[in-house]
Amino acid sequence: MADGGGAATVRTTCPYCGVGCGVSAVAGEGRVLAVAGDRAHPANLGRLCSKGAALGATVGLEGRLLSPMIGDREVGWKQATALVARRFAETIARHGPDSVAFYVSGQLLTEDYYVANKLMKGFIGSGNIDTNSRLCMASAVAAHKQAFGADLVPGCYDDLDHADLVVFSGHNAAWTHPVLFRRIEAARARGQKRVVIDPRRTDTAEGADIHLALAPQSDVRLWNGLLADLIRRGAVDRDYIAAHVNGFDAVEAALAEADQSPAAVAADCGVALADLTAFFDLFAANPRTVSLFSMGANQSAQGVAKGLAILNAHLATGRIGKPGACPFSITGQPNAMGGRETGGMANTLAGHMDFAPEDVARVARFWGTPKTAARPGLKAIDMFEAIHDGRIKAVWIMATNPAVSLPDAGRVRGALGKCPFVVVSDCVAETDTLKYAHVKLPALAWGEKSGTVTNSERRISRQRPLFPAPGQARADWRIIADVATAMGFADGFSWADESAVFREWTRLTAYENEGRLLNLTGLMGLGRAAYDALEPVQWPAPAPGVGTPRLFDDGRFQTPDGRARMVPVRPAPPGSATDAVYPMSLNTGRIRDQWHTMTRTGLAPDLCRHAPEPFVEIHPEDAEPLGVTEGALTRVITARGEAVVAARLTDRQRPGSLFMPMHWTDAFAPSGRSNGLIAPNLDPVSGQPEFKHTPARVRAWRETWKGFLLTTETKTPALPEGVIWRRIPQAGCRQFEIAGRGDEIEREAVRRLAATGAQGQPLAYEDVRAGALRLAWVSGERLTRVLFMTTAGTLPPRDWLIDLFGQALSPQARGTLLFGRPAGPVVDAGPMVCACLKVGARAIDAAIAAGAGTADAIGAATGAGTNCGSCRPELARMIAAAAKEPVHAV
Ligand SMILES: Nc1nc2c(c(=O)[nH]1)N[C@H]1C(S)=C(S)[C@@H](COP(=O)(O)OP(=O)(O)OC[C@H]3O[C@@H](n4cnc5c(=O)[nH]c(N)nc54)[C@H](O)[C@@H]3O)O[C@H]1N2
Ligand SMILES: Nc1nc2c(c(=O)[nH]1)N[C@H]1C(S)=C(S)[C@@H](COP(=O)(O)OP(=O)(O)OC[C@H]3O[C@@H](n4cnc5c(=O)[nH]c(N)nc54)[C@H](O)[C@@H]3O)O[C@H]1N2
Ligand code: SF4
Ligand SMILES: [Mo]
Repeated sequence: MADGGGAATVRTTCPYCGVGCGVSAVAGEGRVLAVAGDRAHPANLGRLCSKGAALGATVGLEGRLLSPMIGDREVGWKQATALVARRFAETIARHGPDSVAFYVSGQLLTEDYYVANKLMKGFIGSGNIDTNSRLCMASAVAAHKQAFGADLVPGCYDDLDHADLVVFSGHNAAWTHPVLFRRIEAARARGQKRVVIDPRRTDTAEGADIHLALAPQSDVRLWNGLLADLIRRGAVDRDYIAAHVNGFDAVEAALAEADQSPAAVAADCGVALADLTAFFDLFAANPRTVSLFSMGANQSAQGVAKGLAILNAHLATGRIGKPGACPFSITGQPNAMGGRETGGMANTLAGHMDFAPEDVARVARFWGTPKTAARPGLKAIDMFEAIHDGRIKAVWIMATNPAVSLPDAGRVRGALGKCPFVVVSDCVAETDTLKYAHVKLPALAWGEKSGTVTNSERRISRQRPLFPAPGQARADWRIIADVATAMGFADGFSWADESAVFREWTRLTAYENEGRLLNLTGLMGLGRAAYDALEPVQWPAPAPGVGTPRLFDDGRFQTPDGRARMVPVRPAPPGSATDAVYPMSLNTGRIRDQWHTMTRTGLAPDLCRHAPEPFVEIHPEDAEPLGVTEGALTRVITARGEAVVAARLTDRQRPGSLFMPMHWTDAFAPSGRSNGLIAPNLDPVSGQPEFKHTPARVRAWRETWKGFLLTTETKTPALPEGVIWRRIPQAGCRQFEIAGRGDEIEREAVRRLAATGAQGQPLAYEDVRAGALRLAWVSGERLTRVLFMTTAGTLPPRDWLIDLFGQALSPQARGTLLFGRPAGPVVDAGPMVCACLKVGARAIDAAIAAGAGTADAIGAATGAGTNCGSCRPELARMIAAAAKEPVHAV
């Protein structure tokens, strides 16, 4: 609320995950931003996770792209828009509409998505617009369409409160949807049961009633086994099936093709028989079951089958459309849903209309364009293949970083490098993808842009602006509309503002709508003021102020006969098999405090301290025979490429399996990128890549020296070829962890490079015999650079040195700089466990040693876990570990 001189509170929506939390934000001078959870928002009721809570640290203008650029030249919008329009128009004129493409993202707003799709499918006349949701939701979308007749998410978050059993399938909610997970934890306190199906013992699995650490990609076998067991027990709902479901008999017959005994299923899935039957018992006993499924299901060569197997179990038991009972495909990005609604995917048109001739005709009528694409375009992976072989000659990438996030990223880079015309709209100035752009277009970022997003439970919320547009940055929808106008399509693209785009979009959902559940009639008449004041609402929104929490409560689906469809699915091997050369299965995914390619979370040092550098998780039994040790740099090798990352030995990993985070890029750790390694094996129906399984092997990297460089320079140093580096953001300096396999010539080159541009002579300490070199540059009272290298020993903790960058150096600190430790006791906080309250592992270990035996007790002693709670599973894990192996306080 605005009050005498105070800044106004603006209610907006978090730009990260699909939970879609409401944020109360107060912006101050100089882009200072205070955020808190919006208590009135139904998705989070006031909570935020570590990423949401750190939003204030990510809205600075450092590193932003603030003017359009052609090559390396800053230009005005007129010139940039004209060039993009001309090159697209020329390419289309010469090679046809299918020679161009848009690759867009679930991080666009619904209005942006609508406009991009309208331009490509309606006015350019090609289906070639696809989205990074292809990498994320495509398998769930295809499963929904087959089972329900349209891409419809039946349930809502309330169902998680009502459920007696929650099953997580390939979903590490504790880290990826933390606020929702906290809500589930509250329900658990009253006795809700939890089953986690994930090859890794994640923080979500920690403390679950049952964790099924299944063999990679064996989900279909497991869910089929469950359904067969339910049938055997007579636990299916015959009345519900008779009234509302087709296909049960065909599914039952397909199940009979294999041995469905629990023992056979358990053996094939690599889980203990007792655990499997305990899961079957729980499922049979709890009609109020929610089955969440996420990337462990979708990102698979059988992603659609995995989804269908889950939907089958729910349809056969009638566990859908009832409070506390539904299959629940949870969305990743803030507006993955908005993209699915507006037709961001190459195989849908808009408003849940596909390419059936009557749909094409209807959309064409609505848009008033005879050119509307009549057939689907290329899906993401095929699109980049077409760029590679020259069929697509101009591509416009918006709000996504495919040079990092697509599988077989080396080939993607090759394709972009060859493409005659690449346009990239982004908010930041440097990403791995922008390196390939002929034209860079500056987009408004979160906090500046204005529009709507839809979260996992179909809830539409407003993102509202907090700051004026910086530099020349513009809204994505406006950038697209201007290009459309310059291409000669002014009539279809001349909205006054984003509320006008929204009105047109809502009208399309209502247009000749005979039975499409995606219907926003109730939002059609919103004027600007009402749009600005829009409260979160779940579609279908049939009338003003009316939303719909739950679908299918009447047992009617969006199929021609109104009945749901069960579809037989059979287990299949993964896209590529492991063999003697690549005997392990490489799985990839997310960590708690980073968002995707780190263009935003990488700006917040506190978010980089839980897992500061890229790593590979490996079971000790696999590591030991290979000489791979905890923390040591390790090669991860597949048929596609190689990465070098730190090894983390943990029994939370299945033997034979590896896990690497997806987040690191050329900007933070070129050798730590996972997607250079990933085979582009796709689900044949959804086209979604199998990010969760690529045959791999690991080997020790065996560096001859290692070190770290701390510097106030903001440019990344050009280290000698072959030197492995990882940048770790810090408040007062940049931290580079470095290592090499060369001899003294390489080390000398690094030393020279560290000195380049530094002022004055460094303080120096060298012990040639011990292979130690320590240099520190001081300018006036300020530390400007530090280089430590060693060929033998270990390196000292960096935290106290890093802290020195932020303060005037005392003579005492100056004197002890090169000892590798401060004069007083060593303060090494350890990895940051609680990112909100900034509590490190050491303090938590100390609290446990002093008697704290619960997460609450640790919270009382240290504050850890008392804000967003994302670290509470880790606290529980640390207590359990300490009980096994007593830790002594330092
Ligand atoms: N912190 C954070 N949160 C995020 C994001 C982020 O970047 N950072 N991104 C958001 C986005 S876009 C998305 S899509 C979501 C994703 O959210 P999640 O799906 O929860 O995230 P992932 O870590 O990709 O994968 C989930 C789990 O699938 C498991 N898995 C691997 N193979 C299999 C298998 O064969 N079967 C089964 N059952 N499980 C398997 C992995 O071990 C992993 O623990 O997160 C969203 N939230
Ligand atoms: N190995 C592996 N790879 C994966 C996955 C995995 O599990 N394993 N998961 C996949 C999944 S589920 C996803 S969703 C993708 C995500 O992958 P990406 O979409 O490539 O990841 P982001 O880092 O979110 O990229 C968003 C880009 O858009 C910019 N941006 C942010 N907001 C805006 C905006 O409003 N306008 C514009 N124009 N730009 C903006 C950001 O600066 C950033 O450069 O990664 C996929 N890749
Ligand atoms: S759970 Fe965290 S990242 Fe997801 S929307 Fe909420 S605050 Fe944002
Ligand atoms: Mo995603």
